[in-house]
Amino acid sequence: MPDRFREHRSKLSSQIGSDAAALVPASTETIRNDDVTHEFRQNSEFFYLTGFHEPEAVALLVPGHPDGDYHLFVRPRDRNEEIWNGYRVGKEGAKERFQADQSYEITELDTMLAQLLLGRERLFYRSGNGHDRRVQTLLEKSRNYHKRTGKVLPSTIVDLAPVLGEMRLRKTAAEIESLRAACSLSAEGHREAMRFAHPELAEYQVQAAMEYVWREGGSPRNGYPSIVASGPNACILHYVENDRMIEDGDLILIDAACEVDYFSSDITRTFPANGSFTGPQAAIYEVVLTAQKAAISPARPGATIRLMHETSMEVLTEGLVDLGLLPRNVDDSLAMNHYREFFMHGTSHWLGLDVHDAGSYRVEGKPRVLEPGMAFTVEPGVYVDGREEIEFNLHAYDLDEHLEQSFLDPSGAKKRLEEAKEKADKVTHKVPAEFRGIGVRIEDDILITESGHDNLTSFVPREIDEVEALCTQQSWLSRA
Ligand SMILES: [Mn+2]
Repeated sequence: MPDRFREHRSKLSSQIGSDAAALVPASTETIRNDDVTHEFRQNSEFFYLTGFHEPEAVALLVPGHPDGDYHLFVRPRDRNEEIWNGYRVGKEGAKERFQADQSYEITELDTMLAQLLLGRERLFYRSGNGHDRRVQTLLEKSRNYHKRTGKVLPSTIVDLAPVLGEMRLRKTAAEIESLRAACSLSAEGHREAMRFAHPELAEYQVQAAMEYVWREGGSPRNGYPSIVASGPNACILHYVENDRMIEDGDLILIDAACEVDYFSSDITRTFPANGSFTGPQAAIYEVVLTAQKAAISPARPGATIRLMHETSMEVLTEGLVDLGLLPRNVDDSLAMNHYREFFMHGTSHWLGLDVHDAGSYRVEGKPRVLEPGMAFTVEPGVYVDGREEIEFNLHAYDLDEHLEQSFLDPSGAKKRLEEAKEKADKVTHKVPAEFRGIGVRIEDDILITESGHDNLTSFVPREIDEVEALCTQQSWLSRA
């Protein structure tokens, strides 16, 4: 595995050029309670370039430096610390095991930084990564140093995030192998959850069965906190309490995945606790499934995620109108964004080392054109909460424009939209009782290939009859 990191470093070096350097910090540990820390997981950008797993390190990439491009600052070896808190690689290990050209103890960072950056005009750094003060001090030093000596230290800070984002968007063959492994193992866990779940279990018991499969299969951790949402909890998008008792007749929505080689999958399935969908559950499920399949089908080089979102939005809206959940026809429902009462999130996000992976969705204002090696999710959903009726505003507006304005002026954009809605005519629509409390999301991981796409998570069934069949199979783990 180490080779991929060397490849990433040399690519970044050539991108930033020999008049620049990049400073990339590792994550630090955070307190959970008292003297207990949260489980440590390395910063994805740092890991992408180093493969190094310890906290509090800093990588400095100085292209063309006579002492080598790659300088790694690490925690010192410390017998007492290591007995209590675990092994440290140290300066020697940083070179031997992690291919650093030069290695130092992290305490040497301030001394070495100016020396290593001498003659470099620009420093690539992502602000907010814990070293802002250090970078600020460097800028001040640079100004004075230049005034007194005429020599250059970095005086321009460039955001590293978009540069790495462009790189991370395009997965290499080795990375695709890791992503595939994360997807296959995550899928195994979902399959076991379907077999294992039944009424009168707590949600966290189903979670445990799924995560057991992942740990046993060689994944050290999850890609994000597992969502195991039964019954009405499925309508809470980021529900993570997972402590409700599952009831007969519930749907269970599981959005969860594990990591392999730091790559995360991202899978959602929704299935009946007792093994059979009710009529209304199946009706909503079919709408979501039809939308998901329609959204995935155009995925190929040259297509856009935008196109897939539009497809899922349109197909979902048609289904919602058919089921009597929306007051107007399909065109009005789309123009007035009425579908957002039931589908309030995006259809896709990039997938990789981060579950919501790096990389911009637009290039020069236009939706990014997909290329082989790009990976993303497709995850439409319908969430009908317990409301008996919903008041819809008969007001057409451009959602994209609103979201764009919301970035620049969140309170202003919200206020303008609310005022416009206030003035608009309204229609109160009764939510058919049989659909209340049903939440369904179906999510797969899609890789763009030379000729089209691969669904990396299709091993978890999504057709109703296949889901029901798997739900009735004997669990691997059940004690019953
Ligand atoms: Mn997702």
